[in-house]
Amino acid sequence: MASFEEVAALVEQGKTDAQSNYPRHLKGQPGVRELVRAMLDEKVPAMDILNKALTPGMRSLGKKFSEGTVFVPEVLLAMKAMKAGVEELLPFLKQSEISSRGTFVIGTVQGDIHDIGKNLVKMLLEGVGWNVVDLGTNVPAAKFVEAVKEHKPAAIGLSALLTTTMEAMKEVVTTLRAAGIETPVIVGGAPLSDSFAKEIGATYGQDPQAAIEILDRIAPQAA
Ligand code: B1M
Repeated sequence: MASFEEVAALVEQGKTDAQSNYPRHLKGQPGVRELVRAMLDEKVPAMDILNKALTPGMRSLGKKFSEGTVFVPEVLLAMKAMKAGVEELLPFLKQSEISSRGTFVIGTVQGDIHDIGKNLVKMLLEGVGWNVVDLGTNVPAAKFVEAVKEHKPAAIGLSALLTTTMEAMKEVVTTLRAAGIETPVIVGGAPLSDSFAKEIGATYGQDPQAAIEILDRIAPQAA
């Protein structure tokens, strides 16, 4: 049987299953799906496979993405491999176990339709066990307030790619606080900076890995 480390390495390399041709040097070899299935056959607890193999694989990839040693296509392939493993685990996981990290609400702010970065943040957070409620793009401040009331997230994530829509982030934070909502806000996107985030009362996540680490600090009991 494969070790947790071997499965984590396959997640990182984006080796979904035996049929997938990527990465080329692993062509024809079993992927995450087959190895997870074999572990389940050997009665390895599903939660252990999730926490000791699949999630560490995504975390490690997130760090490399943050360091600039892997890029968007590798993240997408790793997410596909992770999803294959999770699909195998699902029948063995209790619903309460799956959503153990808590909820995170994310959206691209009003006036902005860029969503590639937001979607990466979403995927990586889901990969490490967060239940992510995605409000989409061009999201008005009032919709974040509604979503917080409905989903009671541990934190809210805002994305903006335009210098002109950075202002809408400030409006979201102001609107949330005016509604008496003190939920932490993480902001990210190419034009942002740490000082801008501080100025509007939010925390700066320069990339998905930073968002993961901020959430680890906010909800340490589940990290
Ligand atoms: Co737009 N666009 N665009 N565009 N676009 C930029 C951003 C721009 C820099 C291009 C340029 O002029 N050089 C420029 C902005 C200039 C500025 O404001 N300073 C620009 C412009 C001007 C525009 C339009 C106004 C163009 C026009 O119509 N005249 C228009 C705006 C529409 C609107 O939003 N209202 C527009 C439209 C578009 C497309 C629709 C064509 C397309 C978007 C497709 C889509 O997202 N579905 C697009 C694209 C693709 C880009 C570029 C080329 C790439 C953006 C991207 O996806 N990067 C971009 C130029 C560039 O960056 N080279 C550009 C990859 C992505 C992975 O990075 O989103 O930064 P990023 O996310 C990173 C981090 O920032 C971080 O994690 C991600 C991974 O590291 N991150 C978070 C992001 N959100 C986070 C949230 C977090 C934490 C981290 O916590 C919550």
